Amino acid sequence: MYRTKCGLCQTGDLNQFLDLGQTPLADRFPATQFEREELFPLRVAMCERCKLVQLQDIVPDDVLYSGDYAFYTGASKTHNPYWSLYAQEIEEFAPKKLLEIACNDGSLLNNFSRDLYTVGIDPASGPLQYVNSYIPTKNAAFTAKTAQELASEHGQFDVVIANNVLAHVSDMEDFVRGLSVVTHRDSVVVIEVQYLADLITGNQFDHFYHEHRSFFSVRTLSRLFTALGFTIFHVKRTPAQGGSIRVFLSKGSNKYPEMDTVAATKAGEAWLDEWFSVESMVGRVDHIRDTLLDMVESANVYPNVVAGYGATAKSCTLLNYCGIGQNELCWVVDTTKWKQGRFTPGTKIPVLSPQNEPTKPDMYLLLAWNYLSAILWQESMFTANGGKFILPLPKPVIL
Ligand code: JHZ
Ligand code: ZN
Repeated sequence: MYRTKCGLCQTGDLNQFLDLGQTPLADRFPATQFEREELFPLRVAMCERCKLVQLQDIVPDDVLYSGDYAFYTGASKTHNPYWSLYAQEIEEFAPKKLLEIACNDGSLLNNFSRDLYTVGIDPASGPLQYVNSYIPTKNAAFTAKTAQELASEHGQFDVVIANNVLAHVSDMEDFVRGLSVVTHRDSVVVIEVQYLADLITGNQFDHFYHEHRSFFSVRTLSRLFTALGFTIFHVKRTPAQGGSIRVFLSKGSNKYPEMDTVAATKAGEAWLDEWFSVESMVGRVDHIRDTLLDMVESANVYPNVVAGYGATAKSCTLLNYCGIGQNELCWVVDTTKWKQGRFTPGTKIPVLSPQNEPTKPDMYLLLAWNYLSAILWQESMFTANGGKFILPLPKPVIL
């Protein structure tokens, strides 16, 4: 589906600023090199009226999240402390009942103390199997309808968490209506999304792929939520996905007065409403494409071996847009069992377990750049032996 009207305000016209060509689905890893994949156009626009940055090409949910969905949060083990600290922060609200929307494999949910009644919901059935068995789960997308089902089964929740899911939602109003259904007057809703300001300043164009339909600032989030009865009372920036915001919402309960963080963050976001801010990304993205391809090609000269590190969803856009494929990378290592033995979408580079590399390469293209410091630490032997990393963003450099 090609969207011409805004997915948030429904009325604003969309002004396209970036065309990333045609790409396959980012979390679908073909089982063979010959498998035919469907390609979808990938165009990004800004709403003239409410300023939401969004994809124009909408792939239906049942196509995006069917049985083959390959993303398992827990595959990135170095991120585990992030989830346990997150759980501690949430327990400070002293909830008795908690719901996590899009809980995936329970990487966050499994951290909460057992006397807290927790429930998870997620449309991808594979990852759900790894949620602790004592936690009730529902295999569905969160909508106003499934929210009703959750509320009649479990009642209302004191805390509802939704990490990295709002960007995926096509009907955001319906989603927020669902939040109203599963919460009571004093509930807290915690939403974490990748932050548009960091995406733009970090040239992170690889966050644009079909699962991510909207890209948020606190300004656009508050446009969405205040219209439907929620108030943002606190915002904090987190390092996840190259820069995210964790937004705390209430239904206006006086238990949660608005903190200074909200006005301060919004005040620093005026530039995000300017057309020039998004449009100016285009030149930088094209420059990155040219220099990165050049860098990988010049590194991949016999007998040097260059491989990719992390078969991320992001890398689908990066590799396909930059034209980096089997000729440039011998393989990509990834710790997700489900991706191993398969091939990267579109570019069809073999994905190997880090234990199965035929040899250690001379250089890795760091596709999981958002874990840079953890990976450098993890691979200190590799670099001590002269191994190098190409960091693609914010601009290609060799480390
Ligand atoms: P990571 C996913 O994007 C998909 P991805 C999804 N669409 C979304 O919204 C965001 O997350 C939030 C591997 N890895 O977290 C594991 C190693 O091999 O950057 C993962 O496959 N070795 C739902 O896929 C991938 O890299 C390592 O040492 O862009 C990381 O994926 C580490 C740390 C990771 O998200
Ligand atoms: Zn709009």
